[in-house]
Amino acid sequence: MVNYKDLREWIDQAKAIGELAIVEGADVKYEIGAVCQLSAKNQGPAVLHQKIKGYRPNYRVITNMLSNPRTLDLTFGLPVEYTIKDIVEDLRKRITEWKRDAANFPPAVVDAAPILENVVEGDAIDLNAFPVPLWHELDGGPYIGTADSWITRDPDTGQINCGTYRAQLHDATTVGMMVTHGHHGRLHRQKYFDRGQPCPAVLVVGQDPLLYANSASPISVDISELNYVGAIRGSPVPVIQGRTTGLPIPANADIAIEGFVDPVARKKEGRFGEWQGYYAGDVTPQPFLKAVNLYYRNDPILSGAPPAKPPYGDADLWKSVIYSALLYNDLSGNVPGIKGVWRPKVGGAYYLQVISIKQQYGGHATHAGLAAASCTSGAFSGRYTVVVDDDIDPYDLEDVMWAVCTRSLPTDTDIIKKPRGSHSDPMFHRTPETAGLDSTNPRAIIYAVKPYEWRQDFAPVNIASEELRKEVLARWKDNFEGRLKTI
Ligand SMILES: Cc1cc2nc3c(=O)[nH]c(=O)nc-3n(C[C@H](O)[C@H](O)[C@H](O)COP(=O)(O)O)c2cc1C
Ligand SMILES: [Mn+2]
Repeated sequence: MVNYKDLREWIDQAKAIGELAIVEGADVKYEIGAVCQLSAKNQGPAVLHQKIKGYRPNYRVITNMLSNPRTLDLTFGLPVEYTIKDIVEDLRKRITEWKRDAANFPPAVVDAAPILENVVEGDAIDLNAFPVPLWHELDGGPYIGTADSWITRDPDTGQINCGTYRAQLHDATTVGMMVTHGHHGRLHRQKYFDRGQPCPAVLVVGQDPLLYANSASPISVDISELNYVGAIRGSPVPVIQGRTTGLPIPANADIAIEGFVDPVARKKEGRFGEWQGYYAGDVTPQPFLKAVNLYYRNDPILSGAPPAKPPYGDADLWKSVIYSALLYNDLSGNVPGIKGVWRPKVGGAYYLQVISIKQQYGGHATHAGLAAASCTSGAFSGRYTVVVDDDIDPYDLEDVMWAVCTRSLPTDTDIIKKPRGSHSDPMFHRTPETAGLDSTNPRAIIYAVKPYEWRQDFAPVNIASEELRKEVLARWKDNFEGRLKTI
């Protein structure tokens, strides 16, 4: 059960389970980003920066909120001893209920809220007062939004979306809005732009980690993340109504910037080190949010999740786990015999999907592969979908690649030519005419399974049986002084 109401209480609980490191004196220029990379690489604790060089000592930054299984468990209200596999298996079952219940948990509007402790309007707003990191050495500027939630409304249906899209700090009152084509906030924004109207939006940072994780996860377009988080919590998310836009703003979040995104005006955005592990996107003209109101709590905390070459990216671990659970859930309703789903960190949880199935009919592997490559949580920015048999452990990349090497033929690979790709794909050749903003990239489905039609004749696997391995281990393990750790 989730039993923290906001980031503050979450920090107390992370500390209580020994998963919080406090760092003082770091520089927003590169140091906070580099510390984050080290903690992510080591599946380390959450990192709370205070007394940041050159800023008010009580203005803080938190990173690595979900960099290890224990903080991930804490965030989703699961037992903290759960392993990665336990989390995937448990969540994929619960997701069905959360999706179903989301409609019953619209956010609850409250009058008094911690986020109203400080409200600043118009030209009095100074976003430069916040310790906004320059995360990576080749970034084009500081980014206030990495672990953020952009709140937008569909002008036709009123549906509210929360999406995590990067936000460059341009100046005291404006921040960039870099959202990939097809993402829900982008679809909302385009509807306003098509009418020649500014798009009302709120950028939230320092929200509770559960709202962040779900803003950054592929939840279907007809479910509002605020409702979905309410369903996970079992109680509605308290919100205030933005004074100018009326948009819901989480009442217990730390910082919210409310304003409008102009349909025509653009500012140069980028470069930014991205999750694939490259600075592949160009500097491009992008829409931006002009702040009308700034809301923040006393002693504000700015949340950050800078991407980097996996496994140095802040979000690499949790994306693998949560995106796997979502894909597993999407597939379970469509394809029988799914035994496991894993989206490893190496592909930033996007470029490589492994689906393990117990083959039951001719074409079963194709069914699973095509479904994984095109369902809500699997369609965006894929490269390789690999289908393996149920004797292969999808979490073990060596096992998976053994299956690829021995049970697949390159000539049997299916190629999908133009699915939706990421603007920061490093394989997209950018020229002055093609910025890669609406890129598509081909995707391969590799069937690393025993061919269904003659599977009974497939050569037996050359490994001593599990029983025999256990037997010899029990008999002679002492001769190896603890060095035989697995069978
Ligand atoms: C740390 C982090 C940063 C992200 N930054 C961006 C970004 O800058 N632009 C973007 O379009 N998507 C970004 N994403 C991916 C989206 O948040 C994700 O696709 C999400 O599903 C979008 O929400 P939506 O489906 O409601 O549009 C990021 C994800 C994470 C985990
Ligand atoms: Mn959405």
